[in-house]
Amino acid sequence: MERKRVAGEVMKGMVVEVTGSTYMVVTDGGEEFRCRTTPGTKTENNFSSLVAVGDRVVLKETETGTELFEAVITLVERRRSALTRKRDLRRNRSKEKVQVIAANIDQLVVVVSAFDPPLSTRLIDRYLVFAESEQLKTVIVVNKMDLDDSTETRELMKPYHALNYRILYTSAEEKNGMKALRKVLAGKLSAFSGHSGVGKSTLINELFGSERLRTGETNWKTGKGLHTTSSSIMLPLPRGGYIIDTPGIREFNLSGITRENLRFYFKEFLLAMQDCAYSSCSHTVEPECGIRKAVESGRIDPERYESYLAIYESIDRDS
Ligand SMILES: Nc1nc2c(ncn2[C@@H]2O[C@H](COP(=O)(O)OP(=O)(O)OP(=O)(O)O)[C@@H](O)[C@H]2O)c(=O)[nH]1
Ligand SMILES: [Mg+2]
Ligand SMILES: [Zn+2]
Repeated sequence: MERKRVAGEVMKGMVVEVTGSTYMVVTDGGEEFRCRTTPGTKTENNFSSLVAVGDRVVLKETETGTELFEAVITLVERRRSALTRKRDLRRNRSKEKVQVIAANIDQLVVVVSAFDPPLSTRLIDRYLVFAESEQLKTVIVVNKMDLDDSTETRELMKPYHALNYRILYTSAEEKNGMKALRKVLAGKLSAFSGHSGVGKSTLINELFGSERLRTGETNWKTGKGLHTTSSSIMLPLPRGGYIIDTPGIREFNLSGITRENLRFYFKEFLLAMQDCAYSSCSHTVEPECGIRKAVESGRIDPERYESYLAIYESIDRDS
């Protein structure tokens, strides 16, 4: 259904794809526009990336037929959240140190697998620390459950259930747990992340089901689809909501996490910390440490504490 285009019309929408300096925007009315910015484009953010996928923008339609772009972005609205990564300054001449991968993300979906590659709670903890530091909601998806014929995986996940993290068990291969996953994603902007080989692409393909081909052909006018390697495309889910495939944790901007604030991102530490003799206790070697006592008495999971120590050690002393 083609609406008659009206030059100068002002609309609101969301950026669903960024390719160089071309922005695809889906308006609240459901139409797609190929947009550009102008030197007059205003922003309510003080981030260096002017426009990122997930941004809410105001756009103004241009004269039809006169140029490649169908609208210009006049305003980028304030972001509720920003998932960022560090730029490789050696390869990029831009002065911007941090690049926004996606704006206004509702939740981080951390995908791990039961086996092949084996479940790593160290890795889960890294993601959780990152998500807590960014105040992002998290969903942990444990995929390849068809490879687990014991209770081993669920045993390993017990501490996360106790901490009230949202956990879904799936098998993309056997199409198990997909209904619950769809429900968690419906109507939200979700960023998928996880180690290579855990099954992210397989899960995403499965989510699109019969819509997959349509998505593969893609509506976005650049002609890119589901199998794009671009990290800056939001895929519209058949039942509302969007997902974005993001880089792995190593590429996220972890500069906000320091040895000093790490303790606040293990949520079960907060109470036990009050029993530390020193207010600046690092919970590594100090006597009278509330955290270590809680580990000894079983109130804090020893594996979680080991993760704390490992991340603590991996953070530069001076950062
Ligand atoms: N047994 C089993 N294998 C699966 C499942 N999901 C995916 N796989 C297989 O695992 C392998 C990796 O899956 P991908 O979907 O490519 O993994 P990915 O997370 O997208 O990996 P990257 O793109 O490298 O980050 C493929 O051979 C899949 O067929 C599952 O639920 N069970
Ligand atoms: Mg993949
Ligand atoms: Zn302590």
